[in-house]
Amino acid sequence: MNPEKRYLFPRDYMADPSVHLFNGRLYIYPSHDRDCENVENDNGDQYVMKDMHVLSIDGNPMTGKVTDHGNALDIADIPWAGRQLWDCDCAEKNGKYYLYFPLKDKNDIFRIGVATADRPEGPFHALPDPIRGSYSIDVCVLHENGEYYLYFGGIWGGQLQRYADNKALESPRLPEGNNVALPSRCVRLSADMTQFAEEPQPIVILDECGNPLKADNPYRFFEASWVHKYNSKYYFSYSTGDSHMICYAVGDNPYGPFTFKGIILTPVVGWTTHHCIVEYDGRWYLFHHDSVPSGGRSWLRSLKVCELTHDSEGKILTISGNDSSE
Ligand code: FUB
Repeated sequence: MNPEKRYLFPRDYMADPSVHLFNGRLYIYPSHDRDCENVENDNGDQYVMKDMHVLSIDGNPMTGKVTDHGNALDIADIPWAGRQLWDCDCAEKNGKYYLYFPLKDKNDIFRIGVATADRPEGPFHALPDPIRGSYSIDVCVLHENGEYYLYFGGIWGGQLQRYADNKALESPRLPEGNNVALPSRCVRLSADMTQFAEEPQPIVILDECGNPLKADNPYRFFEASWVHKYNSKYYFSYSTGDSHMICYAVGDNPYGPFTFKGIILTPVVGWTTHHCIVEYDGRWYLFHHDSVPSGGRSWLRSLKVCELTHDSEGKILTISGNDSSE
């Protein structure tokens, strides 16, 4: 049976949730969607976000009151900003909060910026420059044994195809057919949380025979990396983009490799799908978005939550993205 779902914040359009438990309370770091005059295209020009708000939940995510803490970061205050503030994530270290955000610079190239705050709800103050050597989109941070790992990457409008071995290419190279799909990246952060501590590493997703997923595989990585730990295993989950699923793969350490396991969420209404997975009070929750409330306008998305179940073998039960009983 499909789990009950809840729209978290019907008052506004928000998407791409990253959720963390800070000081016993769940905080949501979403993208803040806006209406746009642009024609919808494969470059994502319709996602014209200019600021972000932090939300928090009083207790249980299925029932707790949701608070909007207001504007926490605005591109007007970011010196290197061009346009399009996309999916953010936040980490806490020694009582300070670090917000990681992809944003196009003045040359229309996505970089990853850092902003800091003394409280999880912000306001966040952006550092004057993006992370050196950063590129592409869709960040998530894993805190593990005192280290912080940043995952990032997204193809098409997310520009990942413009890079190989962490260097910009003269012209984009997007694998097709039987060639190995482009991987997400994982990089350990520096002790001060503001730079990469190493070269980003590719996140390889293997099939059950141990072969990397190919570009024509509908389950291959597209964008929206997230990692959670369950029973000592690392679960790397992601959006398959143009095949519109959230899938997952399991590995033994933060860098993988990860072995493909299955579908977490079938397609939702709207082109994009993007999620995170968080434990609260002994239960697991899937936060994601869809475009039902906006009548299917893909660039105006609404935040949702439902319970997620790992079975006795650690397999995640598939959730339907399009539940007619919603
Ligand atoms: O919100 C803009 C982009 O749409 C995100 O970066 C992708 O993950 C997709 O949700």
